[in-house]
Amino acid sequence: MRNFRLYAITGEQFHPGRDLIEVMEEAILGGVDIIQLRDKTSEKRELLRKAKALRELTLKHDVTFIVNDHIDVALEVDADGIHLGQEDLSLLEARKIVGNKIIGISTHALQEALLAEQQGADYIGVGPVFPTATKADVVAPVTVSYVREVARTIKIPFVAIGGIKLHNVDEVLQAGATRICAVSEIVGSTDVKGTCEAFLSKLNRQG
Ligand code: TZP
Ligand code: MG
Repeated sequence: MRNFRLYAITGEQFHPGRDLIEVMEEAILGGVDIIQLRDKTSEKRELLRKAKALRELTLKHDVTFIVNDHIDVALEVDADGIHLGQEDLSLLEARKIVGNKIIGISTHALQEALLAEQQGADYIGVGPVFPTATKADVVAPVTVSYVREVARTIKIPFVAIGGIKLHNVDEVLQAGATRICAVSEIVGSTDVKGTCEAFLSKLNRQG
């Protein structure tokens, strides 16, 4: 998969009254490399409508598009990939269905990271690094020590996620992360583009 640094996930609850596509376009203009549609509440039909609109947007800007959880939706709109958690369809099952599309796997411990790598994940999520209210039933924060462990051990791309803000991202970068994912800090910002630019300038400073 293409190199990436800044990964934004949708979170419509953080921008009431603002249109999803408008907010995500601002994030793209701010420099995000990947957009993930994550929506735990919409019915399938509504989800498909959002996925189609985001597919159109990401194609227009040449940005990677990932769908969380819903392989059928990802296939239907020809997304670039899917993202799965530890409780979702297994990576091996998913691979049979999506062929060479990108598969990202959430991990919370080195064992999970190693297994995902061994089974052919294209990238892994590493988190939640810090406490977050964005995800329901989230596991306890893995802290930057897990980021450090993954940076030392894992060869495939990994992206740090969970409670990452402009004010604490330096700590994550110092632990060895070179890719960052954020939800509330980006889409809940009054200046989405500026927030992405600020993340990127920190990421670029780091190397
Ligand atoms: N997976 C692990 S933490 C998380 C997800 C989807 C939510 C991150 O959201 P935020 O607002 O950046 O803490
Ligand atoms: Mg999931």
